[in-house]
Order: sequence, then structure tokens, then C-alpha cells
Amino acid sequence: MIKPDAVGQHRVGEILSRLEAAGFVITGLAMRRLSPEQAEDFYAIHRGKEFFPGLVEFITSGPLVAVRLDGENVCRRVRDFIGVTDPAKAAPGTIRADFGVSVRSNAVHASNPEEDVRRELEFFFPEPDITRR
Ligand code: 3AN
Repeated sequence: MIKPDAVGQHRVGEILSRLEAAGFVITGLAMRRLSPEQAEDFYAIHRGKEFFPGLVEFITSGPLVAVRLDGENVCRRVRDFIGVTDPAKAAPGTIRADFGVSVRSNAVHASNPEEDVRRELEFFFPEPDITRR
């Protein structure tokens, strides 16, 4: 997911281009603006944490771009590719190191394979994968 900070800085094309250059295959794309209720639902796993209200405010502050990717071991690979949560600690050359500015405004999100990949995919892409027809 390309977050509102990166969308607002016109980084969508560059981030998608880096993903494709790295071999990830885009099988779904959707620009959305989440309502507070949708954001709370999407980030339900973080409900009750002290950063939750700020997270919801940030993610609803502008449009985001949801990206479905295909590829072997894609969840783990894409998380390595984007870097760790804090852009200041992310490895050089990762998306968060290059486009993130803070733990909150960290440019992108990638589903955590230990958490709810399928739920997050269905949240943004309830329809069948048209690239498979
Ligand atoms: P990641 O997206 O790296 O898996 P999570 O799942 O721990 O990180 O957190 C979800 C999102 O919540 C992060 N991408 C970040 O934007 C925000 N977040 C996490 N921890 C904090 C924090 N301590 N302060 C502010 N925002 C946070």
C-alpha cells in the first residue's frame, strides 16, 4: 500500500516502477480514500495502541494506492524490499529509507505474513484477479 504521504509527494509511479524492476508482478491496483471507520477496520490489529488514533488520522488524510503483487515468497520479499517501519533505520535503497520521513509517515505498508495477508488483500481487492483470466 502506497500511503497518503507518498501519494501526496507524487511518488506513486516511482514506487511502482521500482517494484516492477525488482521482479514483482502487479496484479491489482486501486486508489482509495479510506473513511475513519474503514481505517479502523483495516488497522484493527493495532486498536488500543497509543499510536492508533494518529495512524487512523494519517491514513485517512488523503488518497492511498493499494497494490496487489504476485511472485514467489512475495510477502516476505516485499517487506525486505520496503525496509523496516522506521525510515531512519531502514536499509539504504529501500522504499522507506528513500521516501519515508517518520515512523508514521513511512511511505508504504506491506502485509505481514504472520498476520492477515488474505484479509488485507480482500479489503482492497474483493473482486477476482483479472490477470488470471
Ligand atoms: P509495519 O507496517 O512495518 O509492519 P506495524 O504493522 O507494526 O508496522 O505498524 C503499522 C503502522 O503503524 C506502521 N506502518 C506505522 O506507520 C504505524 N506505527 C507503528 N508503530 C508506530 C509508532 N510507534 N508510532 C507511530 N506510528 C506507528
